[in-house]
Amino acid sequence: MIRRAILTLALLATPALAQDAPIVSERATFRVTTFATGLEHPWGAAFLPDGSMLVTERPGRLRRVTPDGRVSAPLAGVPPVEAASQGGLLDIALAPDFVRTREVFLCQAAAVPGGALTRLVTARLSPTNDALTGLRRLLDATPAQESGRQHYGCRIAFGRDGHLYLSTGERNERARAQRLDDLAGKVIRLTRDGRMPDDNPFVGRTDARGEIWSYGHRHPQGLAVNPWTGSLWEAEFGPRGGDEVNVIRRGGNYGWPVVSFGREYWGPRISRETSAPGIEDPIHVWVPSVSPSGIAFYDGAAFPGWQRSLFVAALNTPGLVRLSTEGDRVTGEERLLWGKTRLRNVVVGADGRVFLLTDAPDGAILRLDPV
Ligand SMILES: [Ca+2]
Repeated sequence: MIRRAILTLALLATPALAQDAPIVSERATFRVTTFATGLEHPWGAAFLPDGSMLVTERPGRLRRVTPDGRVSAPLAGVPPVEAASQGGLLDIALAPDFVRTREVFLCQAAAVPGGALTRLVTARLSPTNDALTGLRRLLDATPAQESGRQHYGCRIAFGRDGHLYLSTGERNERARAQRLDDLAGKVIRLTRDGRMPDDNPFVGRTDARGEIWSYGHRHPQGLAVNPWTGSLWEAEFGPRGGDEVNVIRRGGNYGWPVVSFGREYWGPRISRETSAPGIEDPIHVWVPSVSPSGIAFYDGAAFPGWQRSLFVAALNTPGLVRLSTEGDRVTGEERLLWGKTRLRNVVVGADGRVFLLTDAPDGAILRLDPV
């Protein structure tokens, strides 16, 4: 009885995260360490070859975090952003040949005449790692929208084909996701210098934008290439229920808002159908929602039991989802750190440790270490 009381007290006294006690899960035992603090709504992260990490803060800053968790002053040369509601400085990715070119890619919300839109830019990281230089705009996901500052999407991934894939949200205007003359609610495919590849599905059509790779997306904030199949996987927020994981195929229509598992926030189903001819079904659905943001495949060495998993940072109910995969299928789901803190993104370090970006005004980066 006394032991139980002490245990209860210990649990009550434990902070929500960064526990000393190991967490025993289905395939791994790990410890949560607070790696870095003092970040305002961290959103995107990319590891540099020296093991430090570039991290965006949504209000419009880019910082570097050293391997021992020290957070730099904001880097110079970052573009101005539309930092309102869900917008701001969002994702970051390194060029596949960063070691040679020092080239980085950023996705952001931008204010333009007529409203706001999702924008892709590129720049070079200075040799001293404290500035971006040669900033260039690669794409504006037009048309701009006057109303609302939501659903920008804004995740970047490089495919095995060397091309850049960018997810864009439908800006909370559902019909935009199905329009082929509109870059909102899409997965876009570009060459790394911002041109549309000749083999994109709608190139040459006068009624469609050639940058589009797939369409019918609501609010995709997860994008990653499956290292075992080479396929592009995407995660998107549904409305109330109906969050999805999709395998993105060339020219595919992913359904929003024609078919959905989700509901209006006031109750009724958005669509009577959850599947329809000509529309790609999700490979995984959450009802109720978990609000999936960043995703990362796990192929690291630190946690052998997590090989072939897809991690999903969940904002609400907050936590970390681990999906087991086989080929391009999901075969299981486990929830870790559930109900603890809103997670915006998950990235895997070179040594296989897992890093989580918390979504908060005083946000942090947590690290999962094997025990
Ligand atoms: Ca869908």
